[in-house]
Amino acid sequence: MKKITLNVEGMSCSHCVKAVKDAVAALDGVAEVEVDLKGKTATVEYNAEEIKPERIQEAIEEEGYDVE
Ligand SMILES: [Cu+2]
Repeated sequence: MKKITLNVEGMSCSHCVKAVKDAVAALDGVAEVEVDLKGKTATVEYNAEEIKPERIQEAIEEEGYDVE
């Protein structure tokens, strides 16, 4: 398992947190996702053999948030 922390811009409320969380959790290869609204981060534990971090970033961007 690998762990990355992504900086997510544009989250303003608990709905945003849930949208990001659900989008990432739905990906194959993701074991766990924690989203911090105030810290503007998403910490994701994933299986590097199943998913690339770029795909995780993409899923967040597809929800309408920016990843830096
Ligand atoms: Cu929101």
